Amino acid sequence: MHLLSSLWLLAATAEAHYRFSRIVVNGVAETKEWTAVRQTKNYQSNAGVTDVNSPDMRCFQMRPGTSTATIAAGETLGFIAASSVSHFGPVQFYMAKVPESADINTWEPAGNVWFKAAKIDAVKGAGGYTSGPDTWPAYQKQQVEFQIPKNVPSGKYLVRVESIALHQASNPGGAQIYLSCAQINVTGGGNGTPGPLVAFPGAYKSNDPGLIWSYYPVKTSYTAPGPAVWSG
Ligand SMILES: *[C@@H]1O[C@H](CO)[C@@H](O)[C@H](O)[C@H]1NC(C)=O
Ligand SMILES: [Cu+2]
Repeated sequence: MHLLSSLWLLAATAEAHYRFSRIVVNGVAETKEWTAVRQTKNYQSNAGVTDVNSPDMRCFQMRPGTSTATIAAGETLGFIAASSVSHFGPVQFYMAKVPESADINTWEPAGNVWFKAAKIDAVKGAGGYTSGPDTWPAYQKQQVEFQIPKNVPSGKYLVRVESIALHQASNPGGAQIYLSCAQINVTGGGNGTPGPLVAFPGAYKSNDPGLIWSYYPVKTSYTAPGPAVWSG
């Protein structure tokens, strides 16, 4: 019995990875994977990125994009996790404006081009932080979503979804980052100046407190890594 349950746990752990391969625009889900989402290197393994200094932190990209989804500023953009966000941790959404003259399918988002558009961070309960869904609102969800800021200028963007899995992150390098980039065309935007702008790699260090988790003693504070969310 004991051996069996250990084996089951091992299998469950191995299968617990995921990928973000489809988007949902205003409640309408893409039917096919890797349509507006650039296909990632983990499209078969579902494994996360663990080296925050790797260029894989940008889009974890295996091949260029194939199409661009249109969405209005202020509307809701979702990402579907296949098959779910099965590890606890924060989920964050970054956006990078594609230069007018660039081809969105092949543009490489290097340098300080990313601003944080939204995050689904930890919620501190009466007992502090736990490793369960009471603390992590995105945990075990099949879809995570955010609102395109109303004030972003119209135009082409890459939207980078990132789920930071903390279950093995008791030491630097243990966090697993599940990410992908969607290609979108924002219409009806405003005249804001999104920022601060950061680079991937560069925005995170492996010993960032937000990339480390302690089961015991449990953390008394937690903030997801990276810059503040753009205030719009
Ligand atoms: C984005 O939308 C604008 C306004 O509808 C359109 O003119 C432009 O061609 C679109 N660009 C892409 C890349 O879809
Ligand atoms: Cu996993």
